[in-house]
Amino acid sequence: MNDYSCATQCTWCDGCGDYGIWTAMKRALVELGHAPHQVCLCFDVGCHGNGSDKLQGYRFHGLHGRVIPFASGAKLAHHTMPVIAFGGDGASFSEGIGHFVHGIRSNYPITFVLHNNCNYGLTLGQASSLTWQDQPMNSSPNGIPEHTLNSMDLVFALEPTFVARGFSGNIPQLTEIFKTAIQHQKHGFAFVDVLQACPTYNHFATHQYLLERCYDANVEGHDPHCEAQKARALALDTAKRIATGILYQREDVPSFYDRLIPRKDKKTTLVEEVKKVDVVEFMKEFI
Ligand SMILES: Cc1ncc(C[n+]2csc(CCOP(=O)(O)OP(=O)(O)O)c2C)c(N)n1
Repeated sequence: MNDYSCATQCTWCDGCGDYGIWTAMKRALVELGHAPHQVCLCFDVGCHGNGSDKLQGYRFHGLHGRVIPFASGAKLAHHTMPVIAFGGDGASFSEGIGHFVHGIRSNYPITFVLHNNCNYGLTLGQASSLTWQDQPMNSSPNGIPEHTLNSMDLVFALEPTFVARGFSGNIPQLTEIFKTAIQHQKHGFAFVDVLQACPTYNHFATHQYLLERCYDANVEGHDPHCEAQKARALALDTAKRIATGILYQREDVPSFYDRLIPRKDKKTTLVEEVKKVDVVEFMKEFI
């Protein structure tokens, strides 16, 4: 765990769910035996994105809403390396929703962790498309006029190969979810929706609210290798209790990388192959 630590001071608010997600991810990487120099951690812009300078590892902090494209690019270039992308609900379901849709549809072989605090945290509590309708926020004191986007329904409509849900207040369970989601990369896109506390701006789905409702569906017998419709119904049924754990998983769909015919039977990564290309002759054309 210490290898992942760095001296940069945290700027997250006290009680922020980012701490739990950050701790669970470090634990998952350590328990899987991945050292910081063996992983690529990609961060979107937002409160969660500021985690990029709070831990060690190969880190990439890109533009708001764009984490899936650059994480996928890194993975395609170096397909044996675990690549984890972190994004907020604002980034993923507004600015970057197109990338999110195609990330799942394309089955890019990465793990995507959604820091779902139901608002744009870094820009001081603006409503996102996942903020509850009629909820007063700093940008919309009368509540947003639109209905709240049903994120899990959208995810299942895209025919995912891995869907999980965790809670930032349950670090042991989140660690196990992350481990499975990182291992799923060999099969494709692993989506982990982490319901997280945001004590400063989210006064509706609070830590206490989530604590009282979240339950481990796998402990209660839910098999993630079930029909997609069954997992979808479980994910959407949040009126009284919220199912967490691995909700859906299948390993029989090839990932985007495995479908690339020019990469068939290649043992090397693109990064290794690029290193071997001699560009001297090519560059002479420009002298
Ligand atoms: C393209 C673009 N749009 C808007 C912004 C301004 N901006 C920076 S952080 C942020 C909010 C991020 O919210 P979210 O993605 O939900 O992450 P959180 O801060 O809640 O972790 C916004 C709107 C930006 N930097 N770039």
